[in-house]
Amino acid sequence: MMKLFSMAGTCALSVHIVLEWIGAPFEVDVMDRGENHGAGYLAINSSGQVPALLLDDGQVLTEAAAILPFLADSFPAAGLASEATPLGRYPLTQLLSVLTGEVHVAFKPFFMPQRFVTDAAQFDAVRAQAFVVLAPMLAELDARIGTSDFVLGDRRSVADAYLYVLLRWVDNAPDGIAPYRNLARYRAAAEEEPAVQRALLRQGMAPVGAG
Ligand SMILES: N[C@@H](CCC(=O)N[C@@H](CS)C(=O)NCC(=O)O)C(=O)O
Repeated sequence: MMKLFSMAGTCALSVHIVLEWIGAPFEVDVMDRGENHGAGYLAINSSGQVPALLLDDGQVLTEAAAILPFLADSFPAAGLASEATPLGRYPLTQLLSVLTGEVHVAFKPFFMPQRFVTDAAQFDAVRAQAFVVLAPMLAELDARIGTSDFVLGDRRSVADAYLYVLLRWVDNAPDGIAPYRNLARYRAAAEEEPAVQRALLRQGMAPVGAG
């Protein structure tokens, strides 16, 4: 049985949601903060980051942008598989790169200012700057979503699970998610889904509501 390593509140929730969509049996280890830097987990993922997905044969997969398409393609019956052609795969790869490599990374100064400056007096400024950097990215995503229920094309993809997780964090912005009306609607709709609700419950997390 696959085993997901996660921590509540993190981007690993996206993999959990996709596992729920797929419906294959899996275990989830929702670690406490700090446990991810212990020897046990570092032997699984030397970066100490989540998500990590342990497969039946002992292989460990890391990086959400790699795990999510792997799951989609491994369980095609779930209807999440990406296109077979190189160009057909491009939109998902491109979008996951933006979400994991640009948008997620732009949140890091907010969550971990100590990794960017050593002077604690500057932490608040660093945190605030995160949302200055994020604002145009969120505006672009808001325009992209428009009235759609999906971030990619006209059907659900693994990118929807990941975007939902990122949008939970937008409540930390000075004006919350309110300036991004399409994203607020999209996020609230995601929380109506039983799979999302199951994943939240198992991670010990609550829905964030309309913001
Ligand atoms: N590039 C990685 C980033 C993973 C990541 O940043 N995980 C965070 C949680 S969202 C984490 O494990 N943070 C704990 C730490 O760095 O100590 C991915 O996309 O999977």
